[in-house]
Amino acid sequence: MPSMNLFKRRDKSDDGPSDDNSEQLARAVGVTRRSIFGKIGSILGQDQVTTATWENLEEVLIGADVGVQTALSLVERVKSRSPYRPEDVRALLREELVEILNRADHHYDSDNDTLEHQVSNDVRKPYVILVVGVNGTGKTTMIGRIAAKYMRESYVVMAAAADTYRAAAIEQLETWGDIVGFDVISQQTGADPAAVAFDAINAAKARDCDLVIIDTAGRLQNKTSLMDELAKIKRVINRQLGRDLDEVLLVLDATTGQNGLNQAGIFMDTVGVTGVALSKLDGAGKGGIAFAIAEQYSLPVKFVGTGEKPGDIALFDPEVFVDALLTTDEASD
Ligand SMILES: Nc1nc2c(ncn2[C@@H]2O[C@H](COP(=O)(O)OP(=O)(O)OP(=O)(O)O)[C@@H](O)[C@H]2O)c(=O)[nH]1
Ligand SMILES: [Mg+2]
Repeated sequence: MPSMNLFKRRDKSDDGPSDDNSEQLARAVGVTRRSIFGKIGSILGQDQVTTATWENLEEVLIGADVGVQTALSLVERVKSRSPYRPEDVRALLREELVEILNRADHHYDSDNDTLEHQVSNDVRKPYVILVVGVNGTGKTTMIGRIAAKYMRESYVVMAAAADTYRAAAIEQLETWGDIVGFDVISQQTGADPAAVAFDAINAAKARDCDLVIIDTAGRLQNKTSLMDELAKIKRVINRQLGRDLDEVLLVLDATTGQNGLNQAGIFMDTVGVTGVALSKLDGAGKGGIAFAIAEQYSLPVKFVGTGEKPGDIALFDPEVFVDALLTTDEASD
């Protein structure tokens, strides 16, 4: 098994994320930077720090979907450190933004929690990710891309089509499986999703699989039945594993901004979300949502979706993300 650090940011002492990953992440936040965060450049391009500097910063951050409360307290923290020059404001802003993202990354505070460690030491094999989220946010596409990423790194990956609500949902995952080359465990439309998940865990154990990713429905007759169903799927998986599954990944569509965020609370209460995958960041002017997720829900962003192709995925890295946002366009494009 190659040596790498998957579900946790690399420590500062490490080499940092791979250049490819950093580039992809930086490219993905380009839309956000050009539309909103880039204005920070002109605000801090002034000679002096004035009252207007703080007001304009607040406005830009709120406009980028960082969230009103988060934006105000963030600017207040920077201000309280009495930066003298605009460059000092930028440096402090960077520090505070990275800090917000790092603080949320507490679910995996031990290296022993990473997929790499768990799988290579046979502690938690298969590593199981349950993917949840409102319909259309990008769950199935995210699964295809996560699978592609880990298969490139020589992991044995399998997926389960536990969105049995629509025939097209099963076919969509199977198509990803065909293209990328991973097995998909499925049953017919209308089957009990928990039964599909049950089959998948058993198949993964039998085939010595490293990573199992479970797709789920985003919409049922009503929200209560969806949440009940997700809770049941999780219970069945945990019972079959004889332990808690490893990750409940909430897929949020970055283009929906703060609205999408309201969904997080419901999923957290029902299925105990452990991390977020931010999809459609390539088309979002509002990547500031990552800070709102971290500050309001204390949830780390794990992956970002940067397009619809198998390679369009990046591991999230707070420093790379913040630096990409604060880069002025003249310097990067
Ligand atoms: N540009 C872009 N499009 C994306 C991204 N992720 C998903 N999409 C598109 O968004 C649409 C919905 O994606 P799905 O993966 O089907 O979403 P889902 O959450 O599985 O939807 P349901 O199964 O209906 O709940 C598709 O057309 C995807 O191609 C992304 O990162 N960037
Ligand atoms: Mg789907």
